[in-house]
Amino acid sequence: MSQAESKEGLLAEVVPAVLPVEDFERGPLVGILIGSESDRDRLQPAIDELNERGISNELNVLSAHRNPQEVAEYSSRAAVRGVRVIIAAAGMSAALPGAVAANTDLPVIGVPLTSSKTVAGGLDAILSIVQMPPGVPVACVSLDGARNAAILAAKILAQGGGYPDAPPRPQVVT
Ligand code: RP5
Repeated sequence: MSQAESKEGLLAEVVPAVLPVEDFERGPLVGILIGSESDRDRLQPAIDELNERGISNELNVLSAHRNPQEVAEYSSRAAVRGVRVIIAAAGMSAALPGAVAANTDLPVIGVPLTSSKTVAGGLDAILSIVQMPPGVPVACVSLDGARNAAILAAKILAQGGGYPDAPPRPQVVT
């Protein structure tokens, strides 16, 4: 496999090895991606939950199949922008969470969505997210489970005191 074909080669192409920090706009703690404008309403509960908890967030519409390069760029730059968790939501074959996870070491929470073209009641999207091959994990919440995705993101952020309202960690008794 040539360097250009390897994962490292692809990432090097997307993000240069030396990153001028000023090239990156500081991001929020949670990045939300949806595969289509038609998904936006279903993610509103996640935005509401994060806002109620005072957790900064942003939402972008990026499709794994319509904007693959932009998905790779967003995902590979997220950590250096300060993003700590990515919520990726999509319907149908729902490749987006996996495509994101392939380009970042940040935890990725997938939200399977019902859509106008859903088959098997949304099982298409559920299986697409759950059945990630070994080595590229994606968490998966319930169908249209945007609020749960936000709560899970908050719990991840709370580990290590990553956000201001993190509850105190229990004391370890020795
Ligand atoms: C997926 O296909 C999207 O996430 C959406 O849920 C579904 C339908 O997309 P549109 O045809 O409405 O753009 O990519």
